Amino acid sequence: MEDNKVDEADEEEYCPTELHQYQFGIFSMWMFIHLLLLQTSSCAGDSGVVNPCCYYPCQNSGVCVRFGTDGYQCDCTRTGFNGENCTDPEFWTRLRLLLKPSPPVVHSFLTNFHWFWNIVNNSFLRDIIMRLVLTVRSDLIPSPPTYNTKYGYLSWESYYNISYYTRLLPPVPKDCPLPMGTKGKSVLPDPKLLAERFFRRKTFRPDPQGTNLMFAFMAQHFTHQFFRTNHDVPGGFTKALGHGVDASNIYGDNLMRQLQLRLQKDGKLKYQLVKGETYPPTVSEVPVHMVYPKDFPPEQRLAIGQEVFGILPGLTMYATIWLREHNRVCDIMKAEHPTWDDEQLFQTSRLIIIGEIINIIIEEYVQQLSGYLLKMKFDPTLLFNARFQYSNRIALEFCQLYHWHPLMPDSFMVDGDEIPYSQFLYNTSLLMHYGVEKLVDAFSRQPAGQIGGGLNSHEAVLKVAEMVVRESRAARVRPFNEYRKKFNLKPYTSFYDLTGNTEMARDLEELYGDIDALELYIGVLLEKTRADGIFGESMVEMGAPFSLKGLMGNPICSPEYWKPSTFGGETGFNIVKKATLKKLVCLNTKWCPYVDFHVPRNEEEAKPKTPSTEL
Ligand code: ISF
Repeated sequence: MEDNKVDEADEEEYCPTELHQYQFGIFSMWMFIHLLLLQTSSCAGDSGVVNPCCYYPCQNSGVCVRFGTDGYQCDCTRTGFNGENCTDPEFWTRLRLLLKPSPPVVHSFLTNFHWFWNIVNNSFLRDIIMRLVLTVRSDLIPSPPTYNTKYGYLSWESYYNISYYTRLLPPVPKDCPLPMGTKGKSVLPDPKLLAERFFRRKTFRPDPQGTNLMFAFMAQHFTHQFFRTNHDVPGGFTKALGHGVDASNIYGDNLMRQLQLRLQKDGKLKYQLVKGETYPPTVSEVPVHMVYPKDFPPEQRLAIGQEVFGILPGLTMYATIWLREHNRVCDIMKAEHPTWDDEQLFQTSRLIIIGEIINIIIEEYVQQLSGYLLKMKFDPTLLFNARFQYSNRIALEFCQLYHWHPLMPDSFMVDGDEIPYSQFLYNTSLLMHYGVEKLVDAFSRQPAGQIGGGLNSHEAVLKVAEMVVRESRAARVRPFNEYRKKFNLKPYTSFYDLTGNTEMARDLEELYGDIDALELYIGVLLEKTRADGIFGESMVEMGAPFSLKGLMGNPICSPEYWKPSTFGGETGFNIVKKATLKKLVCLNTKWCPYVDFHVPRNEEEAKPKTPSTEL
């Protein structure tokens, strides 16, 4: 405990703009004391010497390399900092840090001053600011990718083997004396206890930004194309080798599955007709592997690109919408290109679908999530004169952060019926019973839960939080505060500083012992939320770079691909450029329901829609 006090005193003075003053003297003394204390500890490596990189001595993205047994060097190359621990800023770095506004200032600017954003959104300034958002965020993501769960140093294997998720920070070295490095307790808190104490919902807290279930299911449907952790083997492996927006959740993630799902005619996907409407086929007709409960009859198992999407009607609903959209696009392509074979129609339509996904995610989904008054713009040409790599590798940390289960409500309200989880999960007949229109309408009206702030996870999803924590330990994910620093955020100095809640802070302190030993996922979810925000600062500052890099790093956004011919001509190109959530739904349904990522904002929107409502 004595040591912890010393640590906290150190860190209290820590501030990004004062990095250069990061008391190197005190820091080395602190390291020395710790080395003395820990060298005698039984946890230290075989040699009895603690790996100095376990102290995370290198600041500002400097790379720690161990030399000899107890030595280390920080490689500060191109960090903009110098000195033993990369703490002395170069002149331009100092100036940049001095001028750079802090995230809360930027956020408050982006969410206030309507008059200002009205001007920006209707002028050339929109492009300039959008380009700035994209480049500033993407610059935080190393490209080509660097580490993975096996390799905490650069290696050809970690670059080349795409079966791994990449990592922004290397794992906690295996020979560290404590699970999180050199701070905190020797045993991390029980994941079940963490879930019960900090995540279990007391009463449903709706997201103050007005996010709805249409958004929540889009989040799940969208992310499950690139988050497919391979649980058969430990080590941070993924089954999603596309590493981004490849629409594998629609088309399957391997050629065998894709060919099964395809009609092999006119580029289309197989489907079944129920009451004259198109739905995904069943596994009786399309024998692909789908995850369903044992004894679930084959004629009720829907066959979808992503094998887990049978679990929720919200996901089968999106699968149906995208299936109809793909086939609709195929018809348009075929009409313009009657000579094209099935293959070309399929491949071109797939690129159009990928373009539509990216457009809707940036212009509507990210818009809703960010709460910004800047009108998001999907325009790949914004980056054509910028330094930007068109490639992407999904990171394990991104996967950790993107577990947004607090979005899930207590039960589902559809067409006046209240459906509990027990009747919702794996219920494929709900979709055909209500039809896409009524489900979209219902999900667009029902509020989703606030993601951040804790105590908002429904019992049905509580196990997920537990699993995320177990996975992060198996993968030796570094402490939350190390990620704060990596994303240019000030590390938190106490649990109260993080949560703004005395009771939660006390419990966390008791369980972790040291704020610098707090785990990434727990920190990001329990961080105090922004005023009327869906989550805290860290989720956006850490997640947005991965997200935007993944969206814009897609090959279709590159100068070589971003042209009409790629999408079968101007018609296809325009489908991509003008895609909206509303069109996606309403061009594929009999009547147009209320459709948005936000619950109704006014009485007009709140009015019930009927089958007669026109587009
Ligand atoms: S995904 C995500 C944020 C956190 C996760 I996990 C986004 O998709 C996101 C992307 C961009 C922005 C907000 C959220 C905005 C534009 C920003 O960059 O600040």
